[in-house]
Formats: sequence, C-alpha cells, structure tokens
Amino acid sequence: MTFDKKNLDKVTLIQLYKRMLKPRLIEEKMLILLRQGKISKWFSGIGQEAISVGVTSAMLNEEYILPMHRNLGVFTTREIPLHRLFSQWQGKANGFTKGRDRSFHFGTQEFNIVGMISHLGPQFGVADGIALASKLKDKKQVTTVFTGEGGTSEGDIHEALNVASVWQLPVLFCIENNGYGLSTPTNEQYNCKDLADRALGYGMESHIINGNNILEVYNTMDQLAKSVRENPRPILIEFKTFRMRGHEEASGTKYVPQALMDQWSAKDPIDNYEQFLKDEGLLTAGEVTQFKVEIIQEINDNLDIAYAEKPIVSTETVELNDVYQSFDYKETKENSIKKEQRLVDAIAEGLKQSMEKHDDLIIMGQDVAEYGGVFKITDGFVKQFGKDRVRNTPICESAIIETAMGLSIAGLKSVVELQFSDFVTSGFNPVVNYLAKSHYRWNQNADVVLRMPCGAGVAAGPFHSQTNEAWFTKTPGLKVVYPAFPYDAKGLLATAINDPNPVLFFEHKALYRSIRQDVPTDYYTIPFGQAATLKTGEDITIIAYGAAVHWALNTLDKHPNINAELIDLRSLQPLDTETIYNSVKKTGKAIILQEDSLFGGIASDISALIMEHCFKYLDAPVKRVASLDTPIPFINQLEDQYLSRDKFEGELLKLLQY
Ligand SMILES: Cc1ncc(C[n+]2csc(CCOP(=O)(O)OP(=O)(O)O)c2C)c(N)n1
Ligand SMILES: [Mg+2]
Repeated sequence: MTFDKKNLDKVTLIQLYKRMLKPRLIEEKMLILLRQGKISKWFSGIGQEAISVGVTSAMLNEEYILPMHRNLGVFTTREIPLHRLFSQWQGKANGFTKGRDRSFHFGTQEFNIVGMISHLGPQFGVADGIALASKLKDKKQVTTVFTGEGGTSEGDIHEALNVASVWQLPVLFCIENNGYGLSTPTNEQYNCKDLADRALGYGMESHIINGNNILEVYNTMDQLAKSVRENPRPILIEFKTFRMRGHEEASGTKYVPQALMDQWSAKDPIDNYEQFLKDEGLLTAGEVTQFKVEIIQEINDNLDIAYAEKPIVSTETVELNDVYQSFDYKETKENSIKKEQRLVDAIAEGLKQSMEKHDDLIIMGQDVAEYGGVFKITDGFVKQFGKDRVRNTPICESAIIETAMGLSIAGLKSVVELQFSDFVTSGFNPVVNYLAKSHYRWNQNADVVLRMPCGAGVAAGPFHSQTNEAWFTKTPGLKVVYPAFPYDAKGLLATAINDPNPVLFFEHKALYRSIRQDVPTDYYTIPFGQAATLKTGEDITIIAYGAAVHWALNTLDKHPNINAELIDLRSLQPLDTETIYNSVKKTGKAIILQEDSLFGGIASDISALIMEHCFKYLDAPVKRVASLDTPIPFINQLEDQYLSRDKFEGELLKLLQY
C-alpha cells in the first residue's frame, strides 16, 4: 500500500492515526465484553476504520453524516463522549434512545449524525432530504451517507440515487464494499464489475477509492467535499475494503476463504499507516504505546461512568407521550366571509394558504408542478411559489417519503402528494418505520403530511380505489385524518401542516367534486381528535367517516323518522372516544359504517372500545357495516356489491328493531 501525504501536516497525519486507533481499541474492548455477556450484539468495523475516519475527517462538524452499522469511527471522530455511546449500547438514559433502540440505531442533532434504521436503504433517501434542505437554503454544505454493497441491491438506493441526480443534490454517497452482505459474497449480490459503474446510469460522477488507505480516503473525500460545497451535485464513491469479522459476532466467518482473510489482513488500514508514519519519522513505537494507553484509559473511565448509571425506569405514560412530539395547537379562527366550494377547491385553497403562511413548506409529488397534480389541487402553485417549493418527483414513493424525513431533520416542513393513496405501498417502509418511529426512538420528529387521494365508487378497480387508513391507524407514531366535508378538509389540512408529527391526510376522490359547502375564505384551523356530531338523536349512534358519512346522511334523509345521532369522526388517530362513548351511553345502540373491507378495519377497534367502555349501557350488540373482504372490483355492478354503502340501510333498520 502506498501512502501519499500530499501537503498534510504532521498534526493532521497523527490525528488521522489516532482517530483510527480509537474505534479499533473500543471494538477490542467490546469483543471482550461480548464474550463476558455484558453487551448483546456487536457489528464489527475492524479493518474498515479508514473509511469512517477519513470520510468524517473530511466533513465539517455542521454537515450531516448518515452512518451504518459498521461506522463506529464516524461517532468517535465526531467526538461523542464515549460514556454516552456505552450508555446507548447498554440501553441507559445517557444514551441517545432512552433504551428504546439498540446499537447504532440512533441519531443526534447535537453531533449532526443521523443513524440508520435496520432496513439499510432508507438512509440514502433521507440524505437526499437533508441535502435538498441545504441546497434550498444555499448553505454550501455536503451530506454524506453510507451503505454496504449488500444494501445497494435495495430499491430505495436506486430511487435515492436517481432523485439526487435529477435534483443535483449535494450528497456524497459512500458504498463500503467489504466483500460480503452477511454470508452473501458480492458475486451473488450484483453482476457488474464495480458498483461505482452504476453512477453512469444515473448521470452521476463516481470514484473508486482504496478504503484501507486512510490518506487516499481523506484526501479524495476532502477534495470532493470542497468541490460539492461550491458546485452542488451528487457523487457515488465505492470504497474497496473487507469485512474482517462476522456479520455480527455470533455468526462467524466460516464461509469466508482463509486466503481472502490473509490477503486483506496484510492490508490492515491501521498497521500499514502506522508503519508508513514510522518510516517517515513522524511516529515512534513509544508514541504508539502512549496513544494506546491514553485511549484505553479513556475507554475504561467512560465504561465506569456508563456502568455506574442506573438502569432505565419509565412509565407507560412517559412512553406513550414520547411517541409523538408535543404539539401546542393554536386555533386560528375562521373569518365570516364564505364561499361555496367543492372538497377539491377547499383542499387546494387550504394548501395554498399554508404555503403562504410557512415559507419553509415544500410540496413534492408526481406531476404536482406545472401539471397541477392529477386532481389539479396544486394547479397554479408553481407560478406563485416557484419550482423549488413545488417539486415534481420521479416515480419513487420510498425515496420521496425519505426525502421528506430528511427535510424534517433539517428543519423544513413538507407535504407529499401520493398520486393515489394506493401507491403508498411503494413507500410503506419509510412511513411505518421511519416517519412513525423516529420521535419515539431518538426524539426526531417527522414534520410531514402525506396527502392520500383515496376511495372507491369511481369504477377504478383494485389499485385506484382503496381506502387504506387501517394500515396506518394501527401504527403508533402516525396521525390519521379523514375529512368528509370541504370545511373540515380545509381546516384540518392547515392543522396537519402545523402539527410537527407525520400526518396521513385522506381525501376521498368521489367527494372531491361532488360535495359542496360554504367555506371561510381565509386561513383557519380545526383541532384533531374532535369528532363532529352532525345529527343529534336518542335511538341509535351512527359512527362514520369519509364518504360513509354521506352514505349515512342519505340513508337518514330517506328515513326522517329515525332518531339517530350521527358522528363524523374527522380524525381517526387521535380518535375522539369521548364523543363516541357519550353518545352510545345515551342511545344504547351503535352502528359503525366503514368503506374499507371489514376485517381489521378501524370499525373493529371502535366496536371493541364501545364494548369495553359502554357495555352496561348497550341494548344491542355493536354492529360493524363494512365492505366485502375482497379486493375492490372494477365494474360498477361488482363495485356496488362490494361496497358497504347499500348494505347500511338494512343493517340500520335491523339494529333499530333489536
Ligand atoms: C430490508 C432488510 N433486509 C435484510 C436485513 C438483514 N441484514 C442486515 S445487515 C445485512 C447485510 C448487509 O450487507 P452490506 O450492506 O454489505 O453491509 P455490511 O454488513 O457488509 O457492512 C442484512 C442482510 C435488513 N436489516 N434489512
Ligand atoms: Mg458488505
């Protein structure tokens, strides 16, 4: 291995050495603790330290780094106090996740590090979002993100690279090619010569770096970072290196040929660099010993601090409260001037007024710019707000939802328009694992609204008709809003955008142009978790939301003699249980009408809640009326048969007779 020190001074050269030595010595200690059963799991980066250390050393402290599971050197180079890392691994309060997530699964705004979620690939998309924020704010910063070569097979990685190139985002995408992904060798992982070659397909610059040569890593990354700060663009960098230990310690390395181990062992990044420094007369054996003694002392002192820390105690209330960032709802009252609007107009106007109110709000979605979105909600927005803030995206739901997460980390709000709510499946992972869990895991909110045009009754078949709120109401960390009227939609959308938590905002397509109402012309908000009682009555409680509210209203219009109380939930998470219970306690009967298919829908949970909280008030079993447990068929007569709409009347009359 040849080292070229270019014009680096002695202080820098020695610092790079010490920075590699520290994670190596920490790991050696951790391997002992692992054998003693004092820590649970360990992913070793031994042999790959030059990458973490060289890359991090080339970055400015205020620039974000998104590391993976083998990047201890990132954390140590950013000088996180070791006792905090040890507390993190022991699940203690001085760590970064209050015992809620393990190992390197955490981020810290204090050190501008955004740790991984287990799913690997989403890191690239989140890096896009952080980089987009810095580009929009003209900060002249780079964002650096890591993956292993195994992770590059994930769709998220392809999506994120493509977005970064289309938007020319200042990201340094680092692939640590260490020969294996768990037990899978590279020839079973991909079929191109170098992963760096993929950059060409994205229209991106790329570099291959010897990942075991600290000076090559540092000098190249330093030069690339400086260049990207001035000329924002993404670069793909492949580091050739090797994983010297098992995927994690328990899994061993039996499947790795010994010859490969020996070959790479001779390329150890620390031993070779140490020899180079000695040969150059910059380092003595005595200094090496002294550095090691100092670092080991630091490790032991910090381990003592972490061990002395008491095990974490918490309560259910504390845990529940940390699922969401607290949101101090401030009511903005409506004005008295009203205008008749369709649902689609009210949403468009609400969104536009939020764009005017929040300079830091970005809209992203397919065809949302000049075209105005497929439902024309953002028509004219580009003219008013410009293309920086109203962004057409490639077809890549995962990367865009991850980008939204990155924007939030960097302090920007975003609204993502899903073209149809059905397509959220292609971005499901970042919704339920990244947006939903970040605040609970490491106190990082996801200030993101996902607009979800949904629903059946439009003869659009299985992939353009779903109302998929139940996939999300059961995921702690998400808020789910589902208005049925223009007035509610406008005010609730304003609140969704103000709320710093991730909100799924359902907009029923069949209501877009069929439901009209007088809507205040100015900006106003409506709080979440407050149902609207549309009709008061004594004999039965009808609970509905979305299009089903209108089905219930139509049925009641046909039967003016039925003395029903009709509750429009408006938001499903949080759910206004108080209004439901008070009504059921009064009427003694409850029927829940839901457009979604029956099993596992929110009607089931509402039914269970009523049984648990109002049982002694009930005069009849709680009834759920929902659509067939089939995919949604296309042709009208089948769709009509599928939907709960036409079954409601019969079930209502039956329950009244009970
Ligand atoms: C979506 C997903 N699938 C599978 C896994 C299990 N898994 C975790 S790490 C890993 C191997 C990753 O290999 P690579 O990206 O090369 O990183 P390395 O471990 O070699 O550093 C696998 C299969 C996961 N965490 N997430
Ligand atoms: Mg690998």
